[in-house]
Amino acid sequence: MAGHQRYLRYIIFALICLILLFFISSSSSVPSAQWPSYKPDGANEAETSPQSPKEGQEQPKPTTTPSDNKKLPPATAPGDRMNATFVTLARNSDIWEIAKSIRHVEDRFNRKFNYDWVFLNDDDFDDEFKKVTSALVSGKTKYGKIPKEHWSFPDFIDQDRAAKVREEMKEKKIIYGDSISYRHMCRYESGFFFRHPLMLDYEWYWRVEPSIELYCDIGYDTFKFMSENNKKYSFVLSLYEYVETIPTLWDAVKNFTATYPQHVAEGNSMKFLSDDDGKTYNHCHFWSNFEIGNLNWLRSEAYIDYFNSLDKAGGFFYERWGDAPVHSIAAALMLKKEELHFFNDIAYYHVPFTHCPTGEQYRLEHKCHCNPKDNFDWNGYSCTSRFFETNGMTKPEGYEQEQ
Ligand SMILES: Nc1nc2c(ncn2[C@@H]2O[C@H](COP(=O)(O)OP(=O)(O)OP(=O)(O)O)[C@@H](O)[C@H]2O)c(=O)[nH]1
Ligand SMILES: [Mg+2]
Repeated sequence: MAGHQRYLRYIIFALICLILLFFISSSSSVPSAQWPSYKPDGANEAETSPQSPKEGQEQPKPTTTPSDNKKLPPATAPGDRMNATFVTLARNSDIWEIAKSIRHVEDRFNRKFNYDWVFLNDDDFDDEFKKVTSALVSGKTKYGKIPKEHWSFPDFIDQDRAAKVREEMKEKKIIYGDSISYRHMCRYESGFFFRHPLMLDYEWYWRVEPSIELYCDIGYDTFKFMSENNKKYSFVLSLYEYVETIPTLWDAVKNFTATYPQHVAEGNSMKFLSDDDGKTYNHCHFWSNFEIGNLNWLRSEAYIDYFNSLDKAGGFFYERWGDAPVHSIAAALMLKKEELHFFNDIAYYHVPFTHCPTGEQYRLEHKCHCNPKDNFDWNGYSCTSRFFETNGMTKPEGYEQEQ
């Protein structure tokens, strides 16, 4: 019996040891970090965020960006807006190239002003084009189809003659020389875009093409600038037109000015267009893939008479007149020279030319990312020097180094 009791004591002792061992091993597997740490001041601060600063205590300097405490400017510029819109002529296939352009325009300017954007096409815009562009534009977007009669051969055009010209231009390898659609595009931009029903709501436009770039911040309302300074038409790049595309354009212009002398402005910019007081055209023009301008001027009787007169001459189809010389000649002859504006501060690229503002201080202050060596303004093929001379303007400091 005594032996039996001893065995029972051994078993109970062994059980107690096992239970103790179990508790010791299971408690050491609990991660120590889960237990509240010992705080000598007794405060229960383990529950607050380790980042929250203590009052009166200097905060550690951040070692990564942002490196300074400057606040970002307000997202949207305060104040009223002009009756203005961006306008783009495009095909559905231009979607990703126009997306890039929009991104540049929004980042550098329109995110602060939220102006509308009108898209025009000779076909219906598809859903993808609308979805992507409306997501990128900060203002309202509108999509318009061009009426057939504004994108087709007028009945006074001899189709055989036009076809023969296209063949000849193809042989001569003139750029877009054999293209019908390019001719419709040039004629549409010359005489119709500003009359599209969607454009009738607006007074000012800024034309944007696919694949353009903007290189500097534009911190003010360019439309307001145009209005307050009595400007009607503006440019950033100017150059000489291919002679082969406009052999008889100047004759048609002279025919117009002889028929409608009342539409020619006093104090115009003839000196920009001609070196012999109007006898011949020097082929200088403002590059119209960028334009900020006044739609009411384009819709005026003077401009419509001008367009109709050129259209009847047939050069949009019998030659390959571009909307750039057509707009430029109109602006230079039918506006006072003070109504034209050169936007030195809008840094711009459309293949193959760059306008990068002359003046390092400006470029630094406006976060420009263009290489000043690429600036075309003072190159021999640019007409911008001639514009400065026509207007008695002093060229910006440092222009000699960019020639
Ligand atoms: N809807 C439509 N838009 C066109 C057509 N052809 C050109 N465009 C647009 O008209 C504008 C001028 O055409 P571009 O092809 O850029 O002509 P360009 O600037 O002389 O030549 P690039 O050096 O090719 O840019 C652009 O906004 C084009 O998207 C067309 O057939 N249909
Ligand atoms: Mg283009």
